[in-house]
Amino acid sequence: MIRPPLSLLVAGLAVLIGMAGLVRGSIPQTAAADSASSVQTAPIVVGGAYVREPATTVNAAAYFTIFNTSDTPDVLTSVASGAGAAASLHSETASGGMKITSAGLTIPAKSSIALSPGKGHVMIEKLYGTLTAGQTVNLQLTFARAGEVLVTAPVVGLLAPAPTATGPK
Ligand SMILES: [Cu+2]
Repeated sequence: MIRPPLSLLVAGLAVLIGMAGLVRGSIPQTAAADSASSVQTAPIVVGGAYVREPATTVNAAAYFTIFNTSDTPDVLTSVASGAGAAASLHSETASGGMKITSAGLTIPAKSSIALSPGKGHVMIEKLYGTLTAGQTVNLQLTFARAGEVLVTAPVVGLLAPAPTATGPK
């Protein structure tokens, strides 16, 4: 199958997101499905998302902080990205990394987990093209309870500081 260029995919996703009324001016992106009709805080809020500019065109790593505002644990069960053909959760070290089981990554009730260098990341694999600073990458996170959460992550230069994760207000 011929793969469309990255810019097309990003544009396509932006149109879909825009039609659903989900375009937000700033991070954090909140759980999409019920936000239009609800004034409650979304159960899952993702902040500080970014993709480190990759040194190669093979893989890229995405980082973000997941805030679980609900009274119930939730599990990040799968990840997908418009920037590559595959994406998966990776723990970075055996000792200091994240506890990722076959079910996924659990975010306890009323707490947060940061995917950060030394802990874990979303590995975007089989990139559709070069990723450079200033571009954005769409991530789709699927949670067992909260469902799908769409995140827009800027690509940050190799030596640039990571954005700060702002939690729910
Ligand atoms: Cu990885």
